[in-house]
Amino acid sequence: MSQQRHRTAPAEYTFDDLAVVMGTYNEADAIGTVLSDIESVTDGKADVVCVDGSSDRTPEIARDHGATVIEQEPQGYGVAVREAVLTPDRPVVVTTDCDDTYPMERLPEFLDEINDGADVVSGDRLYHGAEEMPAMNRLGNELFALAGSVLMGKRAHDMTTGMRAYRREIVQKIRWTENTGLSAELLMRPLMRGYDVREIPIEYDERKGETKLDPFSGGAEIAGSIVRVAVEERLR
Ligand SMILES: Nc1nc2c(ncn2[C@@H]2O[C@H](COP(=O)(O)OP(=O)(O)O)[C@@H](O)[C@H]2O)c(=O)[nH]1
Ligand SMILES: [Mg+2]
Repeated sequence: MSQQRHRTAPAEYTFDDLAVVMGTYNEADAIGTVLSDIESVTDGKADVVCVDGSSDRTPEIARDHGATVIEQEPQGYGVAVREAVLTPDRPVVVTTDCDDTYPMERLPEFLDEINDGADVVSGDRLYHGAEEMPAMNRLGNELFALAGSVLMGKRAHDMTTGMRAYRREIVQKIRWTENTGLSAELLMRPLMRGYDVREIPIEYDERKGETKLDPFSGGAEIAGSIVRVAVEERLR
């Protein structure tokens, strides 16, 4: 699904050029593992940014691991993650959830794809079956991918994954409008503007701690975002 129209000159980025960012909302059960994994995989070189709305020990644990913690009243996934992706000044920005579901050991491959010329690299959880994902979420995500692909006229296999790498210039250039649907928006706008967007299969683990997203109201919000963003991008 890549197009070369906006292709950027290749550069060899290393972990010194990488920021890993996340929204964190009462993730004390998981954040230590996530940040340790990032540290060991990137040799402590990645810059880590947590936009935090917690009332538990999450921000203390994050600071102990050397992360930059930005405090923000909890206002939803997208409000936190938008702030998180716009904060670092490193040229490659990776998003993740802070719930120990995403494979931080795959960070080198995400960076390799960027170095190969990708503008956005998206971790496709559904490729391997996502058996640890709640069945409702899995069905919803399959439907989002099908409907989203039809609306965009371009195939995407997992629209709402939390693990992606972006060239910073792209997240800076585009105006982001969605909250719960931000993850879909972060894939759709670059894809529909002809950037080199690639999906790579990833493993997806069982969540530690409680989900912050209600599957019904959250799912409806995401569906609304997918339709709105697709229409906006087609009319652009
Ligand atoms: N700061 C902040 N983080 C949030 C908020 N809502 C969700 N998050 C974080 O965003 C990530 C995704 O949420 P999660 O509950 O894992 O959603 P799920 O993967 O769809 O179950 C997690 O790291 C949450 O802690 C919020 O309102 N504020
Ligand atoms: Mg999650």
